[in-house]
Amino acid sequence: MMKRVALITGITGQDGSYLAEFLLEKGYMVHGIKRRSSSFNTQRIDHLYMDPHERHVNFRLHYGDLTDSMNIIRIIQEVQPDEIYNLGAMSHVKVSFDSPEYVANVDAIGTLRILEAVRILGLEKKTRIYQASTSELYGGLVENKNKDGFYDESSAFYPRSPYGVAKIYGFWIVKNYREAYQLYTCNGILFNHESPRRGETFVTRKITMAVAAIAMGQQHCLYLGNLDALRDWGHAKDYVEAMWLILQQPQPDDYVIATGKATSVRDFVIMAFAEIGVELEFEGSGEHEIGRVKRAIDGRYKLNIGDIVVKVDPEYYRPTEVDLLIGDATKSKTVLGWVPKYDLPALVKEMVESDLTLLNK
Ligand code: NDP
Ligand code: GDR
Repeated sequence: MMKRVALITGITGQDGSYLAEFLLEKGYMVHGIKRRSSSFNTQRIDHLYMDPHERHVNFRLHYGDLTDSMNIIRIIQEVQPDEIYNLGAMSHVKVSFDSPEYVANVDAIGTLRILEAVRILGLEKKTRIYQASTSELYGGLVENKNKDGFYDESSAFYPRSPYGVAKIYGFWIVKNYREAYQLYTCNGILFNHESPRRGETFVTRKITMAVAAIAMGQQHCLYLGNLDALRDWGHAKDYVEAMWLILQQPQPDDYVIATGKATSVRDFVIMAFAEIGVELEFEGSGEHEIGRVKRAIDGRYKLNIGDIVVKVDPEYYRPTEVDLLIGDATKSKTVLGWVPKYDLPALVKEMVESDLTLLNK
């Protein structure tokens, strides 16, 4: 049997690394596109590296960039993929307000470049394409939820950031190429998913890293933006399995992937501190809100009752915020048979433990 061949853009990112592991486990030949960088950017996938001189290689990296059409065409021509997972993106919502043109080029036009490359190379019948769409498309508006108060595949979009607006182009161009040229293209509309490999400037990882550093006496206080924001947080490992399932269906389609539970940033902070035996209490509101140590349960770490360990810094507020995202993944459960294995307490525990281990090293 010929090995199936997958090409992953964004392989050096959180999802790309888990997806590469998942596909290798399934026996795929995995190719990834990595950007040239002045410092190493392959930490998440270094353990997958195989020396081509020493064994049969089923994992290969290619230098490339979603802003470079010729490079994308050349890599796809060389790899002849059965499946492309387009995960590459400037994925930070707040940063997208600072670099709106760049995010449009990578996240919107980058998606078009992949689709056109597949057409130019005549791979329409061979290559299936997964697009990393996002719950940011919904923008957290109350009016566009379904009758049960969740966002699903039929909810209207109202993006609230240059990132969301760029991703909405990606969503629709993927759908349009499916309808116009009969390409097998799918959108996974994924709600937030996290892991110990989450980028350090996303809120969950920022929190778990700070909790570890505060426990070790290396940091005194964690500064955050909007503590009231509510997110539907899952585990990235569960979500990459959904990506694969989406491309295995007889017909291409779009799917919401979510846990169906929303938690505030504040509650995530409380859960993370609880992992080091610290109970927090919050007082004040808005930019004056603070979190203090109420109880240090087992005294493992040197934190005193009353210490202020969380403060709000309005610097982290966004020009337009998405207040609440919560997804209804009924279609994915029914059609794909997708069920997440992790819940939020298990995710928080894994992230805090991993950051404590990292700091101990
Ligand atoms: P990360 O930010 O961890 O990874 C993004 C990846 O894209 C990195 O490998 C990055 O490379 C690469 N990349 C950035 N710019 C370019 C470019 N110009 N050309 C080629 N590659 C580029 O994101 P995640 O793994 O968390 O997310 C994966 C995808 O899923 C993204 O498209 C994101 O927008 C989307 N998404 C994520 C969700 C989440 O909660 N994690 C939810 C919904 C959608 P480098 O390492 O060099 O920076
Ligand atoms: P998000 O993730 O914007 O949902 O996008 P992020 O973790 O950045 O923010 C979540 C919520 O937390 C609030 N917040 C803070 N956020 C950050 N980064 N830093 C802070 O200090 C802070 N304080 C409060 C934010 O305002 C926000 O409401 C992620 C990305 O992975 C996208 O690529 C993806 O599409 C969506 O999830 C679904």
